[in-house]
Amino acid sequence: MLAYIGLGSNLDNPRAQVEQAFAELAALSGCELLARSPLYGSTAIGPGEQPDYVNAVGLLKTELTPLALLDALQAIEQSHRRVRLEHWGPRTLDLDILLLDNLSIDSERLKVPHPYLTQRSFVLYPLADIAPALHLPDGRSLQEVVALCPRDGLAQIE
Ligand code: A4P
Ligand code: MG
Repeated sequence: MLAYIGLGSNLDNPRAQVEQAFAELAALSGCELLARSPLYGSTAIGPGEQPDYVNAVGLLKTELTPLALLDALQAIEQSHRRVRLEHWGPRTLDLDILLLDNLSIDSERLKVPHPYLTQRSFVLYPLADIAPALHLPDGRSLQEVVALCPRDGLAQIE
């Protein structure tokens, strides 16, 4: 199965958090990291004043089931959270499953495609960097969806 993973961080050296997370994804058993996008800086979407995010997207080839993959990603998030708890800060790493092959999943723990996939420039642009010819399970091309989504302050940082 091919899995596109969205990575995001806006605390505790976000760039290092995302780099570390890529290394942890690459080291997951039953998984191979086939591609990673450049890192992007993005304006935080959400309540209150927040620092900018660093976002990126990775492509994993995995033998895990969808829920086992979610478990593995949450374990990685948890390990970053542990560092955060020592500093009494909020969470530092978000790993989202964006797409799994051409599957549509709508269960309590897992929704694929990720519900906000098509609205978020910080997901769509890095996704298009590594998968320009991709089509979504609903048949739309990624390029078509990207064209409808303004960059909104998104900027490549490397
Ligand atoms: N879950 C369901 N579907 C999925 C999926 N496809 N991938 C469930 C991952 N998890 C999925 O997630 C809450 C629950 O979603 C999980 O337990 C899982 O069973 P979470 O990551 O613990 O909570 P969250 O991140 O606070 O909520 P949510 O709804 O996942 O938020 P998002 O959509 O991840 O947004 N602004 C910028 N610029 N860049 C960002 O990366 N990220 C967020 C978080 C907000 N604003 C941002 C960014
Ligand atoms: Mg999330």
